[in-house]
Amino acid sequence: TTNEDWWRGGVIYQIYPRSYQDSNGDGVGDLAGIIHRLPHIASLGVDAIWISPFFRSPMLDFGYDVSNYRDVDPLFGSLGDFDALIARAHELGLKVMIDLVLSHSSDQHEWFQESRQSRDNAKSDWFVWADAKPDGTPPNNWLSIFGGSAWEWDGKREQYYLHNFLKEQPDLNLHNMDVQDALLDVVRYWLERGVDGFRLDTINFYFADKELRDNPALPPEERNDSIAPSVNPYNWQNHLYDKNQPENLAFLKRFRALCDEYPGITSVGEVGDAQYGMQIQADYTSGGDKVHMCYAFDFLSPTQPTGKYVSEVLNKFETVATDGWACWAFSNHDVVRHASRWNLGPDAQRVYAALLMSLRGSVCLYQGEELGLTEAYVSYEELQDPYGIRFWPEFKGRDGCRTPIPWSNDGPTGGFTDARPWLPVAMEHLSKSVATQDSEENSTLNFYRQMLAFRKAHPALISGRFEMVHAGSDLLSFKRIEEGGETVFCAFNLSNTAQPIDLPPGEWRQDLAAPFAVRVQENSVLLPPYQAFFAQAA
Ligand code: TEU
Repeated sequence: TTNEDWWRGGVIYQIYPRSYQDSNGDGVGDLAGIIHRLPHIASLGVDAIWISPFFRSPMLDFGYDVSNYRDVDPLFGSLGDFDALIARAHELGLKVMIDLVLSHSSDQHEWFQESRQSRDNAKSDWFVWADAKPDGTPPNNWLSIFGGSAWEWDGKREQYYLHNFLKEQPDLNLHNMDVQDALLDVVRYWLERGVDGFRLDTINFYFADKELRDNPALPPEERNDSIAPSVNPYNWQNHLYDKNQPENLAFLKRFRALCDEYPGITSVGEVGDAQYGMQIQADYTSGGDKVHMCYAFDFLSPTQPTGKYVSEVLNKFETVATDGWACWAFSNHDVVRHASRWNLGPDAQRVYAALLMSLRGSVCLYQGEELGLTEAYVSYEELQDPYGIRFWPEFKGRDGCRTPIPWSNDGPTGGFTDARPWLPVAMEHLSKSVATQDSEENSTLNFYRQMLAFRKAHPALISGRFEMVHAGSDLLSFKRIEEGGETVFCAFNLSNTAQPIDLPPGEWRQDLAAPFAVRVQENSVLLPPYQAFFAQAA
C-alpha cells in the first residue's frame, strides 16, 4: 500500500465526542477534551480517528441532526479548536475523519426553514415534500426507523415531508442537483480545512423513489427483527423504495471525484441494510470511483459470531464485492457493546479482538472497546436517546454504549468531568479505567496495543489476500498472503474448550511477536480456550 492508500487495512478509532473528555466543566465532552486525550489514542497504534458529529445541532439525535454543516456546536468548542485538533492529531501521526450526515439535516437548518415557507420558494424542492392522500393521510406507507410514519405534516406548506429518522431530521432531496452541489460544497469546505476523510452517515438513504411508491410487505421468513415488529413494524417492510435508489451511484461518483482532488482522502459509507447489505456494499464500493469503503453491519449482530459465520461473511464479501473494500466493526455508538452483546469474558474479548484485527479489510474500534468496557445500565429516568425513550422497555436505546470513558479510578466520574456528566459514568467501568489498565502489564488495553503493533508489523494482515483454511463453529483458521511477501497463518479458538488445529503443509515460523503464547509441535496442536495462534511461512 502507498501512503495515499493508508486506509486500506487501516484501523480507525471512533470517538463519540459527548462522552470522551469534558474540558470546560459542563458535563459534556468537547474538542479540547479530545485534543487532551490524543496521546492515548496514538499510544494504541491506530491510524485514524473518526469523530461523530460535532457540528451545530439542536442535539435531538445528539449531533446527527445538523443545523449548520460548517460550524462547530458551541457545546463542543469552536472552529479554532477543530483546527488545533487536526494539527495535534497530525503531529501524532493520526488521520482525522469527520462524520457527515448528508441524507438529512435538522429541521432548524436554514435550508429547511426556507423550504417549508411555501411550495414555490428557491429551496422548496430541497426536501422531500408531498401532498396528503385525499383522506388526509400520508402519501405512502413508508416508516421511520425511530417509529411511526416517515411523513410529518407541515401546517405551513400544508404538505407532508419525509424523515427516515426523527421528525426533526427532514430528508434532503438529492434528486435536486442544487442540493447535491450544496452538499458537495460542504465536503469541499472540510477538505480545505484539512480533514483526511469522512464517515458518511446512512448513504443508503440518500435517495428515495421519485414516484414515492409503497414498500411491499416482507414475507415473514425474511423478516429480520432488531426490535419486536409488534413494537416497530419497520422490519416488516421490504424497503425497495424508501432507500438505495439507482441515482445514488452517480452522486457517490461526484463525491469521489471531489475527494480524489485531494490526495490520501478516504471515506467509509454507512450501509445498515438488513436485507441487501452485502450487495449494496459491493455496489457502493466497487470500481474505485464511489466510496472507498463500506461500513459493514455483519458483526454488529446480536449473537456471537461463530467461525462458520465469520467465514460465510468473508467468503460472501470476497465473491460479491470482488473489488470493494470493507470496514469491519464489532461496536459503535448505536449498538450494545459487544463484550455484553456476545457475553464475552476477558479472554474471549481478546481472541475476538485478534480476529477483528486479522480480517481482510479495514477496522473501526469504538472508544472504550480497548478497555473491554461492557454495556452500561442506564435507567429510564436517565435515558437521553430519543429512540430508546420511544421504544422503552422493548428496546433500551443506545445510551448504554454512550456513557463517558473512565480515565482514572478516582472520583465518581472517573476523570471525565468535574460536573454532573450528561450520562452517568458506569461504576463498574471505573476499575477498567485507562490509568488503571496503563499500569497493568497484562491488561486488555495493553493487549490491544500489542495486537495493533503485531498487525502493523505484518503487512499480510493489513493488505494480504485471504484464504480460508478451516471454518468450524468453534475454530476458524485462514491464511493472509501478501503477493511477493509473507504468508501468515492465523487460527482462533472462539470457544471455551481446547480445539485441535493442524498447520497447513509447509514450514512455519512460530517465533512471531504475537500477544499469544501457544506453540505447535509436530505440525498439530491443541489450541487452548479463547487462544489465537499465528505463524509465518518460512
Ligand atoms: O445510524 C443509522 C442507522 O441505521 C441506525 O438507525 C441504526 O440502525 C440504529 O441506530 C441501530 O440501533 C446513523 C447513526 O449512526 C445514528 O446514530 C443516527 O441516529 C442515524 O444515522 C440518524 O442520523
